[in-house]
Amino acid sequence: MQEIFKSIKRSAKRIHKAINFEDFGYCETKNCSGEKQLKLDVLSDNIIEEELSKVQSVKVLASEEKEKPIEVNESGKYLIGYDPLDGSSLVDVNLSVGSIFGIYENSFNGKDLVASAYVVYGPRVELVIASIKVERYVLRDNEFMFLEEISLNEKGKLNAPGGTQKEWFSFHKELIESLFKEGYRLRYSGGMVPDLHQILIKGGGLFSYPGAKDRPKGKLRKVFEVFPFANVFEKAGGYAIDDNGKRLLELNVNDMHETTPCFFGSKYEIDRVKEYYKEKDAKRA
Ligand code: P6P
Repeated sequence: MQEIFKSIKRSAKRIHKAINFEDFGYCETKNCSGEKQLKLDVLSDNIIEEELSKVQSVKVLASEEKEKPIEVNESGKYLIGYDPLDGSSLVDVNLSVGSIFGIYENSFNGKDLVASAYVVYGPRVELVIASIKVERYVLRDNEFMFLEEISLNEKGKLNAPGGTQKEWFSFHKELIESLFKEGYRLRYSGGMVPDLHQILIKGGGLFSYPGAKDRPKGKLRKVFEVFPFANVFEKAGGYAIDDNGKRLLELNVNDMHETTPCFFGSKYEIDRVKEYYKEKDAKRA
């Protein structure tokens, strides 16, 4: 597994350079979620594929930017699902973006995720690895230096509500408003990686990307985004559930690009989600 983390570090350094020195334009192509691809999306994907393919223990690579997984080493053990540059459209307004990695054995189902990592490209480049614990690193003099272990408090102060508010179901709107009435601060940039990183570093809160009238299954992808962060939050002492109150890491996947409503947070906030989502189907009717 250490060779995989070294490969992720090499990829992060190269992508950081690409963000700062490459063209910001769009390609002619779209990814299989129908989203226009930035040249940076494709370049970041190529960098990660090149670096991870060199690791003998990696058997399969599945990228959010590609329709199907590719086998890179027949004798490998691990399957890696990754989002090479999440929130890439934020680059041209100079906001933070990130890369997300899920490391799986046997399948891409949540229960088979064995470790995860993400990189934040912001004022500093930071790497978080969730294997046994959750470890935070910062890029200094071209090396990732260990900073601290990350752990969440029982209750936080930040509220990161995703999605289109006019499409929210009433019970979700009531949940979000109840936290603001308690004094939670709005912290939402539209980039999943920096938004979740902020909650992790500040000790807690709630990040939600719900199912809504326009997107009943939400927007965030299980394999490339949701399962990796669910692992980070649980290893940091937090919780990660879907709109049925089920652990996200207990969900299976049928299609590589399928999405799920998702809630990440400290115990207090996730208990609030379960409270407001109780009998949601009856409330939706
Ligand atoms: P919305 C970025 O496009 C992304 O996939 C995540 O990084 C982010 O959390 C979400 O979409 C933002 O979506 O609908 O709130 O703009």
